[in-house]
Amino acid sequence: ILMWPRPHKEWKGEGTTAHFYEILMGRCYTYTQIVRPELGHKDCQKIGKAFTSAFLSKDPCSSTEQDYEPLMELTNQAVPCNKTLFWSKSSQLAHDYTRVRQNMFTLEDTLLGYMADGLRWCGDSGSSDMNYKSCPNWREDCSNNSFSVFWNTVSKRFAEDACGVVHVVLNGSISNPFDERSTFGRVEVFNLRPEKVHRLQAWVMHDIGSAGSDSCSSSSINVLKWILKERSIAFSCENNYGPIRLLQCV
Ligand code: 2NF
Repeated sequence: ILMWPRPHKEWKGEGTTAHFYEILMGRCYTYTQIVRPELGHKDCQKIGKAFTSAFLSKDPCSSTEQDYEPLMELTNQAVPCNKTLFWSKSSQLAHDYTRVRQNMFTLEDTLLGYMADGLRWCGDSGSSDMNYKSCPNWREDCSNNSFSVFWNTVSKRFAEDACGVVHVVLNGSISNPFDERSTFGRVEVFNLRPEKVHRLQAWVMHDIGSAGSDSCSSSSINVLKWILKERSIAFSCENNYGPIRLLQCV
């Protein structure tokens, strides 16, 4: 009897990025050989296999932190104290800043974040292939999808590892610069370790040309202030931090 491959299930989100595995591997070698050779040896072959094993042949809506555990173990990376930079709704600006300040790290300046940034991926329980046609959309299909669970897991570790004074770039041109539903608001803030994080420094940036307002005293930032107070982590906030302001002008 001829058995046709069973088609993948259809989802509302975009499918796996074309050439996902090749891009992942290329980025792993680029990061470890060229961007941060001081990181020391990392086995990109093993890392690539652990990445795909986390989601291939599995239901993309039942992904768990444990699925990514082997990958996490192969990619641990120390970020020096005082050098962690979180961001929320300010991706471009935060990354422009770490390009200039090479000793500060966003998650995407660490190996695993660098490899996965901007890619999409999912598998299917009925197939050993990636699904290039569609993947679950986290709002419309399921929140525990392989892609969201990955970012929640790596963001959690990134926050747990942070120490000293940690920083966040927030977007002061939207009504809720601190969004409790964002990864920063749901995951990162709650996984900072009070015993080693001395303070969270927020830089709230307004778009050039927008009417200047004091976002640091807005109700949205107050929520962040109170969460940190409850968690015994000091907080300070600055509107339009100069060194980042300069980057908005170019
Ligand atoms: O793609 C990334 N590089 C990424 C994704 C999610 C989280 C990075 N992060 C980490 C970074 F380290 C930042 O510190 O979390 C922080 C930024 O996440 P955020 O949710 O606070 O910031 P947003 O600007 O709201 O979102 C960033 C991107 O992630 C997507 C969102 O659509 C945007 O493209 N995103 C956020 N939450 C989810 C989710 N649960 C999500 N995509 C899928 N599932």
